Amino acid sequence: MADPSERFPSDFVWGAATSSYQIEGAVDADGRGPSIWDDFCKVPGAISDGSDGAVACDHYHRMPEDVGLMAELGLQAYRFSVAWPRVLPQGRGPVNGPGLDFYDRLVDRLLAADIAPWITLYHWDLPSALQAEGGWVSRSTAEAFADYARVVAERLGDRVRHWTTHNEPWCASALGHLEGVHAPGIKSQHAHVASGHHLLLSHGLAVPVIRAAVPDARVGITLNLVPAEPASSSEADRDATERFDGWFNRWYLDPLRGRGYPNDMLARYRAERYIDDWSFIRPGDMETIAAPTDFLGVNYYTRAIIRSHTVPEALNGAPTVVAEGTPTDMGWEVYPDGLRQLLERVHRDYGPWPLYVTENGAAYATGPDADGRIADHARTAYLEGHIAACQAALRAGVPLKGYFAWSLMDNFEWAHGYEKRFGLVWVDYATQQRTPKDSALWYRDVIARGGLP
Ligand code: IFM
Repeated sequence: MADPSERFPSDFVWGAATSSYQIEGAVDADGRGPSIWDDFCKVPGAISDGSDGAVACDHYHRMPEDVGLMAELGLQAYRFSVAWPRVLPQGRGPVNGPGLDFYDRLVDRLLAADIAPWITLYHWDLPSALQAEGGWVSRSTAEAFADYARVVAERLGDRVRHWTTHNEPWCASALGHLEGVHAPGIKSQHAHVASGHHLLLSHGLAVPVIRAAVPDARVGITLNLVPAEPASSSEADRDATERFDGWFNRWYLDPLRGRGYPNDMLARYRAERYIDDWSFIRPGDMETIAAPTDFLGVNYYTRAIIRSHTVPEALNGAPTVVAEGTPTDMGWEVYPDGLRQLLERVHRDYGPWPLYVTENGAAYATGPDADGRIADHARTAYLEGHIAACQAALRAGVPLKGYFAWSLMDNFEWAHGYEKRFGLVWVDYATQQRTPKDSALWYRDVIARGGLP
């Protein structure tokens, strides 16, 4: 294990992340069109507390104050997403000037505060108009995404260097199109595989478009990756673990690195007749998806311990994931060494590829005490363990270039509504008052020192 007092490289980037639908609110402001998340939130029972992102943290109106908070914490970079339906209310066609202006102002504010803007183009808020045409199951959405990328890159590329096409395509594909627990709420094996393909294809189409608009761009994609291990040494558990890894991790990593979809997974899907029609994969697609990138963003929260599936009716025959250890409020095990293992594995199997941890954090409900202080020690311990894991990965030779905490502030946690709080900063949703938690103050000190205390 690394010596915790050791410093990180001097050019290591320390940041925090958010996403548009989770914090902006203002869903009807200034010509924004509806997104699939506005629609999904209206489905009875879709969101556990019945809420939606209509107001969220009202960041759209409080952006200057929020950038001020970032500056107080000493953030060097801020990873945020652009809401596609703010920029192109119909998904394609006429640009909504005021929507794009918001991000222009945000970028200028960040730069004035010496905070590097890191843009993610898609963090799940697809324009509803595109969903009406089939959404990610349809190839035309991938083509529309490349046009949208061009519009944003041409406007902001003179000031923004770091561009991420997608955040966590596994979630958009599997949670949104197979399990139906995220927008657009589809439960279909065909939609699962087709949407995943078109998400990756859209990434590959957008990379050269961004490079053309932004000559010094650093372009990448962010994946949520989960290191998996078998619950026992039985052949069934080891096989289920291989399948989980193929389903969750390799299905995205392999094609991005020019290896196509993993053969073992294709063989499994074909043997199971998981889907019958593969014609959405067209000649040349895999080359497009493999467009060279400058970095990979890794989002890490927990590991999976896999037991071969015992629930026959489980969707996709997905293996049962057995939780061990102390969970966060999401029920996710706290397992910092999984981050080290994951970074080393990605480097070993897919490198050379500069890596950034683009999300890492924990949901804990800890709120203000009688004095208004938020003593969220569990979150601090979580962050400390994971930053130490980054340090250990660096010592092992992993080209890790930065770390972004998830999330800057409490926000709309998708199907969990506002019940799960991931923020470094507490948000009182009734008053919209922001209060840095103890973990935020601790993280401020880490950034100032360039490493752990
Ligand atoms: O809040 C989400 C985020 O939008 C994507 N990554 C995981 C986070 C926690 O669930």
